[in-house]
This record gives sequence, structure tokens and C-alpha cells, in this order.
Amino acid sequence: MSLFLIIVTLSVVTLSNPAFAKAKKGAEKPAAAVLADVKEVNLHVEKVGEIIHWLPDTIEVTRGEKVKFVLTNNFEGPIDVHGFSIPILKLLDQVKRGTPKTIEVTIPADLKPGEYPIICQIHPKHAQSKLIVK
Ligand SMILES: [Cu+2]
Repeated sequence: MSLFLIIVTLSVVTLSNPAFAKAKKGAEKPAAAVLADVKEVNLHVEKVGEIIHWLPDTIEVTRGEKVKFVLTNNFEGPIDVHGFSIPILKLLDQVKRGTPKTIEVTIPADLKPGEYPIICQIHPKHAQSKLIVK
């Protein structure tokens, strides 16, 4: 877990460093650039008809890719927290209304390509979204 925090911290420091931006233009890609290659995926809670969804309902990722999920729950209603879980990636979290959450994960290189559910584990009747692994 602490290694994860170090990597995240390094990524933030690297991204906000103007010297790095210059170095990026060089012919050789610095090792730190690998850390910065993160695909950002924004999802938010929304009600479509009578059903709550995480939208967009289809997310495409590639094996081996580093993905940063930015989760926002600004949905007004009697329920102020929704779950966000991708069982195949062992992700299990909750997002409170008004408090966005960021989760970074690397899609395992050996994961079988296909479709995997993204669910709200708190409310099983909520619509599932799809993680498409290429
Ligand atoms: Cu929910």
C-alpha cells in the first residue's frame, strides 16, 4: 500500500514539474514518463429512468494499462453513498455525495480480454456498467 502511495506521489510531483515537461520533448523517454502514462477515466452517478448508474456505462481499457478512476457522486436523493466495485480487479470502494474519489489500478497484463461488470455493491438493483478489457 505504501509503495502505491509513493508511486502516486511521484506521479503528481512529476506531472507538476516544469522541468519534466521539457525533458519529455527529448528523444529518449525518461523512466518517470512511464509513471505518468495513466489513463484517466471519469465516472459519475446518475439516475436514468428509475435506475441509478455509474456513467458512462461502458469503459474500455487495455491489459497492462494503468488506469485512474475518478469517481464523482453528486446525485441528490435519499441515499448519499454508492458503491463502486470491479470484482475482477478486486476493487471495492464507496463514494459519498460531494466527495470525489480517485482509485488507481493497473489492469493485469494476463487478464483475459472480455467484458467485466462494474457494480454498486451497496445497492445490487442499481444498473451494472461494463469494463471492456482489450
Ligand atoms: Cu448505489
